[in-house]
Amino acid sequence: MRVAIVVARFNDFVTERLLDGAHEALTEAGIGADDIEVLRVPGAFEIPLAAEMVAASGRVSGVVCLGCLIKGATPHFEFIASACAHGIMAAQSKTRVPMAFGVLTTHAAEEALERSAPGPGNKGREAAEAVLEMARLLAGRAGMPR
Ligand code: DLZ
Repeated sequence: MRVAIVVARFNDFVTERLLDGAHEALTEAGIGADDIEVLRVPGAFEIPLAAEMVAASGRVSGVVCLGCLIKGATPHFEFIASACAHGIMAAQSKTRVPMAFGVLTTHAAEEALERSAPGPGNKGREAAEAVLEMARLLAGRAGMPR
């Protein structure tokens, strides 16, 4: 299985920790480094387009989307969060490649750090696990890759 991770650079003190968590989950599932494609984008707003394009390429069975929006520091928090969530849902519906919403939407940096801490509660890890589960569920079904 080959999986893409689309990760936003904005708030990278959090998103790099989400990326580590996602990498760990994929590695534990037996996916080698050569089968993990990482795409870095500027911010959460740009995640859906990159996710859609890599999914449409046919190269991957799933896309893990990672980002971090912090309400206190982002005046147009609701707009970006909504565009990102709806964009990812539209991208997975259009491409029929499963995608996970590993985008933190928190009130403060402390909360984001808590949710990206190493370990089982890391939201990047949880997003990767969700993608793996969906990719396995859909594999071999009508219209699905592999
Ligand atoms: C502009 C912006 C702001 C203020 N806050 C965030 C954020 O908290 N998290 C995030 O991922 N991105 C943020 N961005 C950047 C936007 O997502 C986007 O990259 C820019 O508006 C350029 O389109």
